[in-house]
Amino acid sequence: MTEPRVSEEIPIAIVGGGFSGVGAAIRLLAAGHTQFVVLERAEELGGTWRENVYPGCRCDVPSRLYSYSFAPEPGWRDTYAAQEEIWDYLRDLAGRFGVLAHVQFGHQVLQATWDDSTGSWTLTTNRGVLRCRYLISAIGALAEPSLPPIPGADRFGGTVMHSARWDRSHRLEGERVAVIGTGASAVQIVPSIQPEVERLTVFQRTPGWVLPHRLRPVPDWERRLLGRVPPLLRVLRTLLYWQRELVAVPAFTKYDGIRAALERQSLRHLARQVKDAELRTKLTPDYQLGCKRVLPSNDFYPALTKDNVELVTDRIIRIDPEGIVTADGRLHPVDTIIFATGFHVSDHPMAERIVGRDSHRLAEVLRGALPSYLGITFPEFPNFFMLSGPNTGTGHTSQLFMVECQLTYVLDAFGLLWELENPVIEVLEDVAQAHADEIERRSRRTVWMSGCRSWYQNAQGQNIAMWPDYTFTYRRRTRRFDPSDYRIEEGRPVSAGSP
Ligand code: N01
Repeated sequence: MTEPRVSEEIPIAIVGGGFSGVGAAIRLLAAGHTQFVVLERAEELGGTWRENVYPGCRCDVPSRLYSYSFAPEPGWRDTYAAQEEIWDYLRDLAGRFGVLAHVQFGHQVLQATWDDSTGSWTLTTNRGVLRCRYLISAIGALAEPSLPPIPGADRFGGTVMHSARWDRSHRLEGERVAVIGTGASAVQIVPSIQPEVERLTVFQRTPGWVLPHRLRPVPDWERRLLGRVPPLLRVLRTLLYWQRELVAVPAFTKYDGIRAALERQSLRHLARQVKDAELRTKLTPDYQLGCKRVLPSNDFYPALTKDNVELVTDRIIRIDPEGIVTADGRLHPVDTIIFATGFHVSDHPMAERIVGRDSHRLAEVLRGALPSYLGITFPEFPNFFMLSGPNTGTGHTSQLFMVECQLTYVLDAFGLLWELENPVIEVLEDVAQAHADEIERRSRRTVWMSGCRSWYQNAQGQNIAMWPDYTFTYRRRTRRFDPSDYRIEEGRPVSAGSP
């Protein structure tokens, strides 16, 4: 157990010990920076891969892409890795690269406030107060479960779980279970629990686009070969990257023809797997493929056709002590309700608690009231860098690619800042505004703005999550930190240590 640290001062604080926080720590160490801390609220590293332990959880991006480029992994057991394997990979990285010595476990940051008089951030944690000169947010976009405010939910007599707060000690065997939602989490949960439960009722508000899954075990010989011939792994990874980039990005951002072909493939998949015409109609999306996350699955549709499963599309109006009531007046009696209802993304609670200059809150960026530059820096937030920030999401490729781009940028910035005397840097408002305008303009013609509602948008209907272009263009833009994009002040009092 880590000792509480109170009133400490440290040059760099990283908030969050998931993939991006661990990646930031590794890159800092590689560049020779040792004066930093990773504040992790839990007692283990892992972020989303520690939290999501629901049955069937695995990454829907190919495992060969879902690793850091500086730590390629030849040993993935499946073409799409399961949660435990990814979590192991991440913890192994932290051990191998010496990150653990820098982690303060059980430290939840409750508030981060910029102090102009000292040129530093004050972090209030559950264990005391800490000051840092540079703050790196690695809080993760999909970290705070969202539970829809359904009337009566607090009166339910059975068990309630969110997909990202799974209780492994609770046995579903022989129970009547409800799954609310049919997004990426639900399509993995439903087929995994269907064989063991007595009755499964799946509540669908909007059907997703489901594509055939290329999940298969990787044979031992293939893993051994990739381990022995690292360039082969690099070539396969590069081919996968380009294949996904050149099909998915045009489909989502430019060319209707590619998207229409994918829609036809999805409808054929549905027709092959679901023979019942009424069920097929319920499962047929009426919006453009890609507007919500595309769901790769070979077992979701078949699970819905089983005798113990019902797909309910009537609106949920309330929850009674015995079960869920839908708009047609029907009570669906259940023992356990699983909310696979997603996360607070554009309303991430932490964004209200990161407070920059003049009381500006990060939430204003997510609402579109303040611009973001490359999703990394923001006017009114000096000496602050965000990982997996606004408009840096990708649905088709590995998010770690984007995080690595951000880390290259941040480390390049630090290379310059370390030469200066106690600098305070802030992105220029007009630079950030021009970037935000470009994102808005490019987003307009993307599939994410084509009419459906998804977590990619904020309450104002703006694309706040996705990068609306090829990811290699993001890499090009983040390759160098350009100081002319920033106001850089020197000579502030040394308040939080020197690097
Ligand atoms: O959440 P979601 P998720 N009544 O927001 C429904 C990543 N991820 O946890 O579409 C009824 O996508 C909602 O309906 P609708 C991935 O980036 C990755 O599944 O809003 N239903 C929807 O069906 C993903 O995109 C992986 O009409 C309600 C569902 O709940 C992101 O996490 C695995 C409702 C929420 O879907 C989030 O996925 C899992 C209500 N009141 C997740 N409120 C892998 O790579 C919401 N819904 C493995």
